[in-house]
Amino acid sequence: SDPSPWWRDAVIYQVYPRSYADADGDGVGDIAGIRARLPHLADLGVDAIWMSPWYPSPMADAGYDVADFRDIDPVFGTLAEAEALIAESHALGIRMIVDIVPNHISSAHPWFQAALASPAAPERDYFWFRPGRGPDGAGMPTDWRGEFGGTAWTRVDDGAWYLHLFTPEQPDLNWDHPGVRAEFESILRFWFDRGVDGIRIDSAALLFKDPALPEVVDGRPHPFHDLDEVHSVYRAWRRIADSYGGDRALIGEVWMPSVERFAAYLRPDELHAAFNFDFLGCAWDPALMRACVDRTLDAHAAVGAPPTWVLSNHDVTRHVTRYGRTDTTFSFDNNLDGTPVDLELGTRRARAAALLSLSLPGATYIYQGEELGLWENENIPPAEFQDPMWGRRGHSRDGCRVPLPWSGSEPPFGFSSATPWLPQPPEWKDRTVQAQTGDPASMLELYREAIALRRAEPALHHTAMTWLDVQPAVLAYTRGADFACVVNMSGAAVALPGHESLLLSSGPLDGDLLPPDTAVWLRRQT
Ligand code: TEU
Repeated sequence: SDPSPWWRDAVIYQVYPRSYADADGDGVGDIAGIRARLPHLADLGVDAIWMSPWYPSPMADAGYDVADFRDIDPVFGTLAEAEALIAESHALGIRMIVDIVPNHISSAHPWFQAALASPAAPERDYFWFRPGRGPDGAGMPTDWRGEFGGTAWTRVDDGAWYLHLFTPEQPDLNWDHPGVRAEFESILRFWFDRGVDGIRIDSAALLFKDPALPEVVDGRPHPFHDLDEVHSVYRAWRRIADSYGGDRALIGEVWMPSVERFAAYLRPDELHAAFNFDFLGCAWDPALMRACVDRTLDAHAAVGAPPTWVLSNHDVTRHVTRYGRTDTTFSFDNNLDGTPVDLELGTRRARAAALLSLSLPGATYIYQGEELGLWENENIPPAEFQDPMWGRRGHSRDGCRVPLPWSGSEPPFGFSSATPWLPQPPEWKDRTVQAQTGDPASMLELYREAIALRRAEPALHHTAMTWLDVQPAVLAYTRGADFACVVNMSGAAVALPGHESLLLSSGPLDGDLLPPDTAVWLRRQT
């Protein structure tokens, strides 16, 4: 009934707990480190934290292999510390979103261990165990390829095969089993009862599989993506969220090529919001970017959901690096093929992108470190890769997961007293929180100022945006009566007559000329 619930236009900061701050000196971030560094998020002015998984896990996929959804992994701390962090965040006016992974669980989870113990165990039905093909059952039940590449089936000692769309340590759950539904509904209540304000739903469009296990054939319904039954799960979850008073949000990780199928998840009786991977995957190109913004606004308006704006996360190449690639077809996948990167250009564009993503209608997501202008560490020796995707697809997501630089002039930059779990580039000495604080030209001060202005500017809340026609390579739009954002994506300076400049991504203005790869927030004087 509140016409403007928080999740519609929040600034949400993704904390990747392994890499935020390490208090206990083991080289891996932890909850004590997050609590100690909570003032950073208060100073930044974010509305909410999205916490990547912090549950007990063998860490085969950096915690996206969950062994117990109702506890905290000892590497991160304890449940009591998590509760204290939720309370301390709330005291600072920062909401908490936890990450729930319903498609699969860890092979160390008691359900899977029980399923392995005997072919007759009732827990087998929680998973997708199937006989193999061929006379001796040695052939995989299907030729499905996993999400990380590689095969999607692993054989157990008694000869049966089980399905895992990700690594073998992440067996897929059978969502046709009522016990699976009941368990996750109970997990949702467990975290809502602990005061969390929202749930990020991992791989939200997977979950169901066609029990006939057909092969993947173009033009036929996909056997494990986006099956209709998935909507009944989120309708049930929405009823649970709503039963907590109406401001608990469900935010889906819905990778979907079709905007219509994507929007089907965002309904008054399903998810509140979903990540905009269309925007994340868009190249620094004015025509593509404008089309993406239009597609996004149309799709969300059709279902009454708030658009979201996402530039980076823990799965993709950091956008300073992506925007700094000038001679390659754009991709958000990590790219270790030695494509040259112009980090100065990438940083300049990332500064402009910050003003874009923070002034479009809807909610904006910040991935930890983007406020520091961190780039992808593309120089991690392969021997140090931790990401299981490396072995399966030849790409590693580790370069965007490197621990944050807080202070000092050399690694570990105040992150830890030990060697960080992934190496930090020595060049990050200029991108620490300490080095940037108080420097008006820094990325950090740009984010702080932009978020503060956004908070204080009525035009940036619950108003539509209207394009202004400047020229095709300039993205310009108004919010409300006199607020405007102009992003110059052309190669030449653009005249900006009659305005008061509120915030410039890279300064100074050359008279009334806005330089290339620069954005400005302004008050129009007409
Ligand atoms: O990612 C879901 C997903 O579909 C990924 O395969 C994504 O396409 C890929 O990472 C892009 O490079 C989620 C999590 O965000 C990811 O970290 C997990 O590894 C994955 O689920 C399995 O839980």
